[in-house]
Amino acid sequence: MAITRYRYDDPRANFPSFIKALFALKTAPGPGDVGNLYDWYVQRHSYFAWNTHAHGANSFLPWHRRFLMEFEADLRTHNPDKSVEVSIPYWDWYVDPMGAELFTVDSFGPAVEPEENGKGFFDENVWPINVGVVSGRRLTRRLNKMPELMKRSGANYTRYREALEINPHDEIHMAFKGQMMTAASPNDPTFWLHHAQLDKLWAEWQVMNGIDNYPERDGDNLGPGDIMKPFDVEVSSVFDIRHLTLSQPDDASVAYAAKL
Ligand SMILES: [Cu+2]
Repeated sequence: MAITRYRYDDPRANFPSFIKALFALKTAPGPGDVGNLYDWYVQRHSYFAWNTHAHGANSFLPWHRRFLMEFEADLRTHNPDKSVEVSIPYWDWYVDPMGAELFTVDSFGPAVEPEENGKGFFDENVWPINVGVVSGRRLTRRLNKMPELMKRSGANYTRYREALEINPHDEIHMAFKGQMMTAASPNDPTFWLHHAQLDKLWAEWQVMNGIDNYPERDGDNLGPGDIMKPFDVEVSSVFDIRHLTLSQPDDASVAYAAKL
């Protein structure tokens, strides 16, 4: 299974089909006591946010790579447009910091004006917030100003990961406020586009600095051979996005296409 991810405004991203697939997950039955499959992902992220080294540790990037892969596999399984391939689009906030064609009333809904949140695709009648409810069931964003985003480089993985996680990753989550700044951040589908961009940056960094450029275990930082919870795969299993093992015997590869 070869998956290509595109910029959200690239026609090849099949953005309308991606949206339909999101809604298919939001109505598909979820495991356990979770109402639907989409919310199961929200709950998983929320639950495992701070007790599995998913954040604030070196496995931040591998953990989210695996999380996106599993979510994307479910998107593809439940995609109602069987003739169209869907993948997680990315939002390149370096070149498109305000998501000009994303945060509109005809798409994800505005990011800036609180009173208009909930307009766009994710009206609370069709996209209620069920996990990590703080105040109300409506998706909210208050992105008053996009932070100044740092470009990250350097061949030392630990320093690169730390810097990338703080700014741009954390800074963008915080700037959105609303659900995006909570552990239940996947409630806002912006999460997937944000993390696809981060994963793309890591993939590009790996090409320059080594696919296996990842430090050994150190305290709370998992090493390449350690098991990532809740996925039960080794950290190193996601190093090479061209050769990923999703579930035996189905191998997957992920590629990022540049904008046409
Ligand atoms: Cu996260």
